[in-house]
Amino acid sequence: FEWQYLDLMRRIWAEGDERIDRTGVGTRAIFGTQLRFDLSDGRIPLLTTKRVFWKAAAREMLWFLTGDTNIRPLLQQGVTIWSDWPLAKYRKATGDDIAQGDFEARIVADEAFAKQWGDLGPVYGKQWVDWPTYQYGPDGKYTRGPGINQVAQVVESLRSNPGSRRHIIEGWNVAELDRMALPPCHKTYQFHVSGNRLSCILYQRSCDVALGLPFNLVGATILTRMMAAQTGYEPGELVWMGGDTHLYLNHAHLVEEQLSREPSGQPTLHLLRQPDSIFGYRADDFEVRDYAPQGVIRAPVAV
Ligand code: THF
Repeated sequence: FEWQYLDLMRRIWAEGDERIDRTGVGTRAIFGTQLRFDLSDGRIPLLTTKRVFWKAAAREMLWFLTGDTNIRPLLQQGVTIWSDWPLAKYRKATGDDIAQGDFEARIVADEAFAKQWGDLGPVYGKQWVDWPTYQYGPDGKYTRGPGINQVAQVVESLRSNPGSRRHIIEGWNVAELDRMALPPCHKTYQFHVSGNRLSCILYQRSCDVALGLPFNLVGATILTRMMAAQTGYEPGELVWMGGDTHLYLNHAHLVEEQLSREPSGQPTLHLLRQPDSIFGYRADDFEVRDYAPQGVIRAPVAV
C-alpha cells in the first residue's frame, strides 16, 4: 500500500504545478488525487519509510471526538502538532517573540492563558459533535437551537439504516469559517456499508503530503475502526481523495530522502477494548504491532 503514497509524492514532485501558496513558502501541487487502502485484518496505512508518531494522530482524533477546540488537552498529552497557529496569533497580537516550548508550557500551566490564547475557534471537534442550529420563529427571527452531534448520528444511521448514502460527517461550516484558526482540511468523511464491511471516504480539500497526510491516514483509519467496532461491521476500505495535493518547496530534503527508501513490513492496528460508545475510547485502547519504521525525517510545518 505504501507505494501508492510514494508514487503520489514522486508524481507531485516531478509534475506538480509550482506556485506561491497562502503561507508564502511555495508548493508543487496536483489537483484531484486518490489513494485506496484495504483495512481488513488490522491493516493500517502507517508509513514505514519514515517514523510516524501514530499515537499523536490517535490522540488528535480522540480530541476531535470530545468536541474540544483548545490545544490544551493535546499539549497535556505531549501533542504539539496544533501549536503553530495559536502561537503565531499570540506573537502577532502581543509582539512577544516567545519560544514555542515556552508558549506550550504556559498553555499547560495556566488555564486562563489557555482559554485566551489556546483556542482554535469552531474547528473540527465543534462541528463534528456540536454543529450549531437555528430555530426560526414565525416573525423570521431566530435563536440558537440545540447542536447536532454528527458523529452520534452516523453511528445511529449505520445501525438503523446501513444502506443509506448519507452517512456523512462534515467539517465545512460555511457560516463559521472566518472564526476558525484554519478552515478544515480533512473536511468530509463518508461511510458506506457493503455486506458486513464498513468503508470510509475521506475528502481532503488541501493536503500537505509530507507532514499532514501520514497523520490524516492514521486518524481516518482509527475513526473507521472505531465506527466499525461500534456498529458491528468489519473494516472495509479507506478511500482517500485529495483536492489541492501538494508538497512544500522547503520539504525537498524530506522528499528526496523518503523516495530513496523502500517500505519495510506491514504494521497492524488493534483495538484492545470495546467501550459502550464511540466517545468512550482512550489513547491506550489502540495498539500497533509489527511497526519497524525507518528513521524520522524532520521538516518545518508551514503556518
Ligand atoms: N498545515 C500544514 N501546513 N500542514 C499540515 O500537515 C497541517 N495539518 C494540520 C493543520 N494544518 C496543517 C495539523 N497537523 C505535523 C503533523 C500534523 C499536523 C501538523 C504538523 C508535523 O509537524 N509532524 C512532524 C512532527 C510530528 C511530531 O512532532 O509529533 C512529522 O515529522 O510528522 C494536517 O492535518
